[in-house]
Amino acid sequence: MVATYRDSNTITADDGTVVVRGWIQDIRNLGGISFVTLRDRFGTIQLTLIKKIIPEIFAKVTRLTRESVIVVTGDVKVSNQTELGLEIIPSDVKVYSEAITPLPMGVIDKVNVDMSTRLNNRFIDIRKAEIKAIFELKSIMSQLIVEVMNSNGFTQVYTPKIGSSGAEGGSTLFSVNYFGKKAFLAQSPQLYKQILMSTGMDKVFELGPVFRAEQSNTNRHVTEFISFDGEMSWIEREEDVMHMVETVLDYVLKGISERGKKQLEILKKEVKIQPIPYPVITYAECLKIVNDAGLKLKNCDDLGTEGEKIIGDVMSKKGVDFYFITEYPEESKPFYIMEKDGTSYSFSFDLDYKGQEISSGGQREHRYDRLVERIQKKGLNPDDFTFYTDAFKYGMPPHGGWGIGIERLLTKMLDLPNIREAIIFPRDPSRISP
Ligand code: AMO
Repeated sequence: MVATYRDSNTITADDGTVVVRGWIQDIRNLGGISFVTLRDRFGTIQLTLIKKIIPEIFAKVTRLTRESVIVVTGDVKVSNQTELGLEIIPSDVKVYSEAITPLPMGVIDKVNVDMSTRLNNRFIDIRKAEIKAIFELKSIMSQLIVEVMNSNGFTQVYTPKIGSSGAEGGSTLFSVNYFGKKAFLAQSPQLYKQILMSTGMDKVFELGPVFRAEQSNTNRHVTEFISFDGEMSWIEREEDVMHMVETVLDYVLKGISERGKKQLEILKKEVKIQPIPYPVITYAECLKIVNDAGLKLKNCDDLGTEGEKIIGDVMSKKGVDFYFITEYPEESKPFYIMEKDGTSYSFSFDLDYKGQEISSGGQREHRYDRLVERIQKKGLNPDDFTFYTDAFKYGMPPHGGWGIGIERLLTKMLDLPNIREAIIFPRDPSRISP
């Protein structure tokens, strides 16, 4: 049997009394009677203190500050005066930790606190049920990802986060002084997950942090995020990868609406499940739509935040949240993506969700000579990539894969206004603490 810690903070003592531990959320002192709202991970409960009956406990508790941590022993009584229909009449209260005043921000006050203050005081911010619910959903999401990947035969791997070269373009690399040598923080597990395809592992996935030195202060870019990467061998086309991605997302979204019911209720959100397969639109069609809408994008340009939003609005009118964008010009895709011979396209795709890119992927170039050519074509030095290209010299199956930024997925799923809402301690160009 798996040992489990008690799943509630409320424990029933042998003599029928209960012991509850938590934070004092609020105290309403009416003179002879005082009502205390005690909060723990699972919600709140009311303590009722009558001065005449328990004068010492009454005095001890009513002088405490909000957010102090106590342990209460008492009797539970049915009460129609409280939300839970219960109240506790304490027979003993111990103080674990008194909160100093003033609090840097309130937990239940309706005052709007700006994001920076909230992030500086995350330890208070996450005491709010609606903030904690986001991170509980993120945890459920990770669990569902691991489940669906395992059940589809993928092996979970962990690739290095410090390396000698990047995969996603030099401009977003963080350099690190590695014992006097220049090294970089991983922008993605791209090169390593591909190397693993030559080992016969066939299908691997990783859920781990990646780093991008992105100087953009937007509501969808951070400098550290969790990337959910998959890579699979023996594919025929990029469509095989797209099908895997939609299968995984379908499982994750359905799982969240079932297992995350309580959290979704707290957030007053519903997760819309879009049937698979997800629709496909080409890059050329996207360009036409955004340029008809007034943008002036040229072939190979990134659709950008504005372009993606325009496409998102068009798709949303058709009731579509998730859609693949395919047939990107090879010129606008990284060296590891395979070119469509005889065309200027590549075997790549992006997946957008409600007007924002949440994933990209495609079929990779698995032929050694062609791969080296592509590295050169992108103005990079193949000598910097021998640790990667060597794996293509001795038998490499055709393969492809994807990367999903899980905070973007969560942000869009819950319609959060900013990706920072989906990261406990976000990192961006102006924030490296806490
Ligand atoms: P790409 O660079 O498109 O592809 O990244 C994949 C996904 O990662 C997320 N993402 C970000 N999220 C938050 N902040 C950022 N600064 C940020 N940058 C990217 C997005 C994006 O879709 N190696 C390829 C994937 C592959 O082909 O397998 C890659 O990293 O959700």
